[in-house]
Amino acid sequence: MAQAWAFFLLALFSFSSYVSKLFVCSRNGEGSFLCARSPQVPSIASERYRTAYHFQPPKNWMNDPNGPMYYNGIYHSFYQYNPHGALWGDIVWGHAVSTDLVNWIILEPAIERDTPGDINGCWTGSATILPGGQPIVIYTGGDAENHQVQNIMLPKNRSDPYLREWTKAGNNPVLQLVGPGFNSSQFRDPTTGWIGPDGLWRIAIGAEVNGYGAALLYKSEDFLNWTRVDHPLYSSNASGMWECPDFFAVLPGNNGGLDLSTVIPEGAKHVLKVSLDQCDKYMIGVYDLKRDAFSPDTVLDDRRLWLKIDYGNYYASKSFFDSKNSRRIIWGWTNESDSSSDDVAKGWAGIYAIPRAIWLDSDAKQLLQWPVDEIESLRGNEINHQGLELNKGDLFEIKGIDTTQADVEIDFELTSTDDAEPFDPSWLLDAEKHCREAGASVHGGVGPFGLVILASDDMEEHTVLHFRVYKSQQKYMILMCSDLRRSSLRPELYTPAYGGFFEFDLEKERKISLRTLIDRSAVESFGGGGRLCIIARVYPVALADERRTHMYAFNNGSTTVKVPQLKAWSMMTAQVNVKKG
Ligand code: DQQ
Repeated sequence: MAQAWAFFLLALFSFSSYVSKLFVCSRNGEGSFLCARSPQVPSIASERYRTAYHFQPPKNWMNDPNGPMYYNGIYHSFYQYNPHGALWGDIVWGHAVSTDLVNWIILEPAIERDTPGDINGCWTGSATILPGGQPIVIYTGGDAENHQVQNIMLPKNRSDPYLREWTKAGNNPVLQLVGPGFNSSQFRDPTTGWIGPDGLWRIAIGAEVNGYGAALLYKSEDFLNWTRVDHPLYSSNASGMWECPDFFAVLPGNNGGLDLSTVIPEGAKHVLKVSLDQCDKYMIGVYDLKRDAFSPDTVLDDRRLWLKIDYGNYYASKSFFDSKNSRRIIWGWTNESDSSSDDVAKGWAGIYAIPRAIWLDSDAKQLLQWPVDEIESLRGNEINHQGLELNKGDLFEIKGIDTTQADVEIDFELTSTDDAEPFDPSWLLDAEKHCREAGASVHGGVGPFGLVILASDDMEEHTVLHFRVYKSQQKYMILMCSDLRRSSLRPELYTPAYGGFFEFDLEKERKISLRTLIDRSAVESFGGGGRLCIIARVYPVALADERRTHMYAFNNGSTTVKVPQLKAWSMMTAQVNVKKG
């Protein structure tokens, strides 16, 4: 059933014809990595790289999700959008609506830069539904002096089901930041509001105070007039500026969401998410109502150890309570990983990750995420395998679906953990380094096993998703990697090996699941039932060339791994780019 691993290894790592063409390229001057210079690659401006079911506007630049909400039967998604081109700039709020979070109607931008409080940009903000069902949005504007200030906008006509037109409050900007230690160019991205026991509204705003990251806390009676509380919701000297804070409540082991503005049940925890270091990090803790402050359960001085919402290309996420299905949904922005000139050539840049349900694990130690069920409506042709066994060196080709647009669910069952190698806690500081050093070709005790996707006929291009199992005192630590180092022969791409570790109770559960949504240039993976998520961007030449790509399950560890269940579907194209008036 399996081809020889030797072939894979050979194809994977004997790039003799390419080695001579390797050169060092860098992205934004940060670090350096090897990338292959291919003599002849088709233009990157290929429709084949546009995603088929990950949201993106028909053209131009998109970044952060803004003000997501469910209102009167419609999901609203706003997004940072440049109406004039494929690079960041001239930012307005793009607007799209949906009834199912899968198919979207793109509307005219909801707000543009046309008042003194936002003449230099309408940046990130959040929506809140006030009692009586009034939606209200608070967002950051760049004013004429390039100070960051906060503005309010409201729908013009609440009986329009799409809330197409929005109007700005007369007293904008409603918030400005002055005072010693504050920096008015580091004051942005207000959260959704919540009500405290005193009946007053609260919001938090990302800031840098005296050089440290902070979520400043504000209170208001009417959501229009705000006063700063003299202490932040939370701050930490472990980092600088916090962008896009998100604050919400979760119940351990309960995947039903909570609305922050209702009474929070006993036993609930709170989560503070902040965006920094090009990723979204979070802390789980307690919101002390008396002190009106958040305290993390564990304070980690080294921010490299902070948990991440996603260990790949994911930033500026924002969550909202979906009252239709009583769940919390989180959306994040996934940037391109090509060059700016590639983006100009393509005429577009930026997608959303699939909206994910997000909840707290029963041990209250980490968040779990899973693509919203609605995405399964796009599943088409299905293939199913049961009872596979992958011995060391086995490579099993998964055929019969569209390997460039697919949803793959696979369970790996360990036949033994005796050969699990010892875990070194220092690896937690740099899991990506560990993914590079312990890649798919490096044979191990338990793992690496996983999937090879978007592989060209000759394997010169391929992306690898894999796990390794390590033994750590009483528990097991699982490494999950999304290794893009051979994902494309195209030059000047950012092709890291993303990765992270999660704890797993292998005594209780011997199966480690992997779900991967492949969507042309997007690869979004969920390991261990949503314990660790990695989204990545890939641009295989074979895809633009309309050549076949292959998908394999593999094992390169000494321990045999069973695959009791493997299901995969071709995914249909969502209606995302249909413009309606
Ligand atoms: N993007 C917005 C800012 C935010 C940043 C500007 C995060 O409001 O801090 O487009 O990506």
